[in-house]
Amino acid sequence: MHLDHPEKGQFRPDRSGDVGVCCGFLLNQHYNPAFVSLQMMKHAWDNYKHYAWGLNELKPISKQGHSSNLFGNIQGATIVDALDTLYIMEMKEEFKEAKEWVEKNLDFNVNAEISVFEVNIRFVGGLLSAYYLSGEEVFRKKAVELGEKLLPAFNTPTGIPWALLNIKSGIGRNWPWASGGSSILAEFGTLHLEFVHLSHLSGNPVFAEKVMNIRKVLNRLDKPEGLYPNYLNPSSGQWGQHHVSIGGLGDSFYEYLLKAWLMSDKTDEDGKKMYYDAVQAIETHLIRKSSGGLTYIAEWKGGLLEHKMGHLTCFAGGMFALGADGAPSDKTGHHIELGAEIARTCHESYDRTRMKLGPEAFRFDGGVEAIATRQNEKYYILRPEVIETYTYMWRLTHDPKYRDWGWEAVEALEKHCRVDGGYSGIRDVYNNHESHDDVQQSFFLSETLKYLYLLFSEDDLLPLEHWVFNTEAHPLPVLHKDDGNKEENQK
Ligand code: DMJ
Repeated sequence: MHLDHPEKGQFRPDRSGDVGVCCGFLLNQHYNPAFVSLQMMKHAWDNYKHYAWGLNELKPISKQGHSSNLFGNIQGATIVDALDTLYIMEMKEEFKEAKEWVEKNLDFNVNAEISVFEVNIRFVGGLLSAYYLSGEEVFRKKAVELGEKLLPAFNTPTGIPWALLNIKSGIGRNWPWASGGSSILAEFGTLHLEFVHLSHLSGNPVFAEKVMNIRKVLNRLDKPEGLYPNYLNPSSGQWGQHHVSIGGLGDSFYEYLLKAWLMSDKTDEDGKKMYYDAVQAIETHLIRKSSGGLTYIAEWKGGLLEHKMGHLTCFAGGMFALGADGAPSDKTGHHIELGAEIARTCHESYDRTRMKLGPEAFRFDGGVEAIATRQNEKYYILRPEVIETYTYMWRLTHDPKYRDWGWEAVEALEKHCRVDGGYSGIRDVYNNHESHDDVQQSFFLSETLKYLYLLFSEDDLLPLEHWVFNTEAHPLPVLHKDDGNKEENQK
C-alpha cells in the first residue's frame, strides 16, 4: 500500500476527516499533512501514557518505561518535553492531564546526578514554553525552581559550568570521557536562551549573569583559526583537544549565539558578532563540496578534516537560513543558499538509504557521498534535525520541495518506525528489515513531530519574528525592546 501524495493548499489540521482509519498507513482520503502529524503525536502520546506514564521515556516494543541516566531520577521527561506540542496541536485533554501530572508529581527534590544540558533544554525549556503558551503559573514556578537547582553547576573557577550535577548535594563534575576534564561547548553553550528567560520571569538577574559570564570567558580566549574547540576546561579556562564540530559536542552552541541575538530583538550585538564570525570560520575551514556537488560540513581535528557529517549537523541548514537576514549585506542570499545546500545534502543522506531515513553519520570519502560506511553509524533514533531544517527552509523560501521532503519522512516514519506500542528508532537504515532499538525518544514528541506539524501549517502559527525555538524545539518569545526588555537583553 502506498500513501497518496498529500493535496497541497490547506495545511491546517482538518478534524473533519474520519480519524478511525488512521493507523500505520494513513488511508483517509480527507487527511492533510498537519493532521497526519497530529495523529502521529496521538499514537506516540497514547502509548507513552498507556505503558510508561510518569516515567522518562517509552520502550514501544517491550511496552514499558525507559529510563535514561541523563535525567538522574527526575521523572516525566516525555511529559514535560511534549507539553508545548500538545498545546500547539490543540490536544486539550492530553495537555490537561500532562499539566496535572506536572502539578502533582514533577519533583526536583531528588538525590540525582543529572546532565545540566539535557535537563535545561528538555525540562527548563519545556516548562518555559508551556508557561508562555498557556499562561499557567505552575510551569513558571517549576521552571524557576529547577533553574535554581542548576545554579551550583556554575561553581567552578571560571564559571564555565560542569556537565553533570548532583542536584541535592550541588556537587558537579565533567564527563569522564571528555578531553582533559573539560566541559563541552555544546553543553555549556546551550543554556543562554533559557537562562535569560529565567531572569526575565523570576526578576532574579543571577541566571542571565551566569550565561553572560560564559560569553566573557569565550571572548577572552584565542580561537584556533577563529574556530571554537569542543572542549574547555572549567578550572584552567583553557581549551582541551582542538576538535571542532558543528554536529555533536559543538552544534547548539552556534545555534544559541544566533538565537540569543534574535531573542533579544536584535539588541545582543555580542551574540550577533560571535555568530557571524564563527560562520565565517566554519565556511573557510569546515564546509566543502563533494565531487558529486554536495555541500557538507566536515569535522576539524587539529587542522585535519574528517569528511564526515552527523545527522545532528543537519540542523545547520535551518540555522544558516534563519541567520541570513542579519548577515552582512552582501551575504544574505549566500546564507540562504548555504541552508538550501545543506538541506539538499541531508535529504540525499535519507534518499540513499533503503528506508529513506537518515543514518547517524554519513561520509564523503572512500568513494561514497552522503552514505554511512561504518556499521555503528547506520542507526536512526527518531532525530529531528533534517525535518527541522526543512521547516526553516519552507518558512523562509516557500519552496514546495521542502514539504515534499517532509512528507517523504512521514511516509518512512510510518512504514519503518511506527509499531503497535508507539514509534521506535532503527538500528540500520540500509537494511531490508527493521531492527528496532525499542526507544521512543522524548525529542520525537518535542521536536520531530512539532517541526512536521509546523512544516505543514501556516506561517502564522508561531511566527519566526516573535518566537525562537530552543534546541529541543521549545518556543520562547522574543523579548521585544519596546516591552521594556532592553536592559535585560544587554546584561
Ligand atoms: C535533541 O535533544 C536536541 O536537538 C539537541 O540539541 C541535540 N540532540 C537531540 C535530538 O537529536
